[in-house]
Amino acid sequence: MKILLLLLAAAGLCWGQYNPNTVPKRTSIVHLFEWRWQDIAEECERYLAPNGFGGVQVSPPNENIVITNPNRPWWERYQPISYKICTRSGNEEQFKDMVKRCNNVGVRIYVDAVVNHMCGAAGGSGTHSTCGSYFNTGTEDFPAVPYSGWDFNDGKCHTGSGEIENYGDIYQVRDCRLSSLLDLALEKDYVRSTIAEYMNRLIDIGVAGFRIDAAKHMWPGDIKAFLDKLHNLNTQWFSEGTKPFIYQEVIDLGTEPIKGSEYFGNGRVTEFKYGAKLGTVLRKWDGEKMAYLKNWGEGWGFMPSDRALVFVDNHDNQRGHGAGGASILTFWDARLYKMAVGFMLAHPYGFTRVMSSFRWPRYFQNGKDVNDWYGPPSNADGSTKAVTINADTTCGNDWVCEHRWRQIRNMVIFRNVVDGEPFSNWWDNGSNQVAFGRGNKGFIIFNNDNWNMSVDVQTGLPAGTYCDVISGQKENNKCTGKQVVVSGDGKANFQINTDAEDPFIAIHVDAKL
Ligand code: AAO
Repeated sequence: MKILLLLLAAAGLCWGQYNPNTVPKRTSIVHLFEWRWQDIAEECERYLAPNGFGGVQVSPPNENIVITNPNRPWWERYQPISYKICTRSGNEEQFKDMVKRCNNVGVRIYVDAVVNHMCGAAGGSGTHSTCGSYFNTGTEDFPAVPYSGWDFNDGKCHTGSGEIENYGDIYQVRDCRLSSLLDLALEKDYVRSTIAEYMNRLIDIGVAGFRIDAAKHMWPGDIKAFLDKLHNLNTQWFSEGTKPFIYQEVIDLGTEPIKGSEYFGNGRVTEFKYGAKLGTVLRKWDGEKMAYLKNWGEGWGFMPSDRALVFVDNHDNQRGHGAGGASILTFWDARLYKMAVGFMLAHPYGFTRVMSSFRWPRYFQNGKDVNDWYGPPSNADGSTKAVTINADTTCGNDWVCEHRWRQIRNMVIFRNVVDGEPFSNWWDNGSNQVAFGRGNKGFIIFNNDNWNMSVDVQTGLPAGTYCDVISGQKENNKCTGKQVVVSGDGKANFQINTDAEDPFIAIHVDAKL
């Protein structure tokens, strides 16, 4: 018996990397893409904590190359020069202040860890980096780390170009360069230790976990080797023995030999099928319809729910990078996007991440957005603009702030309210009108058909009058939007016309009059 308990305890400790380390009843995180640390600190205090957001994925905090052609693209931050905390988002002091202030209000910080590679091979030599550290891509010298030629994979890659040429060859994908990015030799203990040292500095500051960038391009065992060197989380905010939350960026749409499941031993994995499929369904492409969402999740061939990190769009596929293609819904398709995010947040599958973007001058030529490189809103000197807040609570300076859209923010709250409740009371009309509940805590209904809907359906909720949290919410014991009356038998009538601003309605027990 004792041995069994010990084994269980040990298992409990080593399995901690799947737990997002959010405070109880905070069930989603938001990616504040390219935000400055000082703006995130304020957002934690003034908006995220009061609205029940669990945490923030921040852009890579370590020093990166400065690219001027094109002019300061967002993707320069995926080309590390050193592990100094020093980027357009801010310096180390500002980073520490953000982590402290966010943690103090129960909002966790997750760092995007770019550790598969350094900058591109054509980066040149000099000090054109965000902290002025010298580097030379010709000799593969990064003295501010330090890394030198021995620390890169060149010898191991067997393609003529040194690049990944074929995603069907698992060796190329792990041992060759991803779009010319200098590929670190992660089998070396020195490289593993250097990466772990960087991540441990962040853990000691108080971060709660990491997104592992380009995880598909590293061997799962190499990732495990540096994760095994990580500290437990800072006990100022986390209980003794807490491991960092790990989610690995592995693009597995089912068409390549590398599978997301190979990485489950290390932590969660991004489920890219989720956004690609949900976009296809809501756009009604390929004969898809919402009625088919009845067995959404594992039933659609997705990974196990407790291993999945899910999202409707991410910083890559919202602008045609990465994978997912044209079906991906983004803020540019606002009406369908809100439905997709609403569906995701209501549905129990996976751990959810909400995207928060900046606007750019999207411009398609031959089906490709030629402005996909545009960096964050910035001043003439290249510095990132502040996130300003308008009187109506939206953001200024071209920050989109999807997480502040009423429908999305209220669904983040919905997910917290229904946390732990089963998927229940599914209803559909065989087409694109569907509904489901979460036990006796919440209910959501969609009309994505092009005809009006009026139906009586079982909600599973206690009798009473509820405020729809999509068209409005409950304020001072009144509904600012639609009202829904649930009768004694749990049934309610829902009407959604095709011209509704948002063709879906959501109610939950915290929005009951
Ligand atoms: C930039 C320039 C490059 C230049 C390089 C170095 O754009 O021209 O060579 O600098 O100077 C970001 C940008 C890149 C940028 C890079 C560095 O997106 O454009 O390069 O920063 O500044 C793959 C990886 C995945 C990666 C994704 C973008 O597997 O890890 O590409 N995402 C992360 C980050 C991302 C970042 C990096 C990694 C690098 O989120 O922001 O790059 O740190 C297939 C594979 C996927 C592969 C895609 C794209 O996908 O499966 O693994 O993603 O191709 O190459 C269908 C298929 C699907 C396929 C897809 C696209 O949907 O089903 O499997 O088509 O073909």
